Amino acid sequence: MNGAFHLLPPSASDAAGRYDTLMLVEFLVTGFVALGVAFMIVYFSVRYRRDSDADRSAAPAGGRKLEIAWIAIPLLLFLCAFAWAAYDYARLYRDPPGAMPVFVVAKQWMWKLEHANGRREIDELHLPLGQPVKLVMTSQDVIHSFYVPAFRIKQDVVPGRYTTISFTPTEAGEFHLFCAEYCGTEHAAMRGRVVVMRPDQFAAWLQQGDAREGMAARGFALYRRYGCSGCHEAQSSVHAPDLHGLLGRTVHLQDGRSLVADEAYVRDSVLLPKKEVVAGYAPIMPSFAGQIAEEDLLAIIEYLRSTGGGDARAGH
Ligand SMILES: [Cu+2]
Repeated sequence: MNGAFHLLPPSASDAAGRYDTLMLVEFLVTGFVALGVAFMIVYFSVRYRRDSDADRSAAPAGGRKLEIAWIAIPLLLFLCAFAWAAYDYARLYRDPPGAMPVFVVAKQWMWKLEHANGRREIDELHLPLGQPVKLVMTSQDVIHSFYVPAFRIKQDVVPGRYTTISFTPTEAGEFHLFCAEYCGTEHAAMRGRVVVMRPDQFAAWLQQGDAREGMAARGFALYRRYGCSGCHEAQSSVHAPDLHGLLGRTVHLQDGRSLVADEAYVRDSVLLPKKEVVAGYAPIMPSFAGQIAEEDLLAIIEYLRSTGGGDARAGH
């Protein structure tokens, strides 16, 4: 930030640190090999040029061990790089314990963000330093791509489903937010900024702005307004699964599969209720496709999260 030449954008998340290390190691290994090959080409070109007095009398006719070595060693190196990269990649999609969810709805041409307490922002994302964050993202229209170079994260944001990505900001400051889906006229204009603040500053920021009810409270109101409570409450006469503490719970399905309920499962159950029918229940749930806004669905999920369960966090 001091005007000096930087090869890389600032490294401001745990993911950035991991990727930079991996990239540096790959660069050094491939650079070492490339330099070695270049050196040998020059050396042999000079040593065995025409008219040189190099001894050509006992040219080697084979070299099984050498051949095995130049196949096995690079294979091993590439497999190591693959395993390392796959491990780092998988960490982006595993929620760290206590991760703070932030909800992202992309549309042509802006980012709409909402925090669990109901504070909303547009094209800006405020985050606390050192706190693991999980972004739950979807799109109202076309595919977008949430891209923060300083965090080394880039994740497609897809209509009709949730994508998530987890990371921890490790540096305070302001960082660029881009849409990296350059297939339409204005994606490149979906620029914003991520502001990483000290936790106490963030807590104060979170309380500012329009006084709004929290997402869970709004979700509860929607849960009643859309009639979910009519069937899913314990005292209901309709036989429907109890949703308390659903997130993080293992659900057994009619077709014998079982899954751990996450945001995507809740979303699909509301919009595509025939897709995953819970064992022991009739497929009588109506689809709410086209009737419920993305933000409202996210609020209902936050309400369900607030009722407890494996994925619940203190404070909601
Ligand atoms: Cu976009």
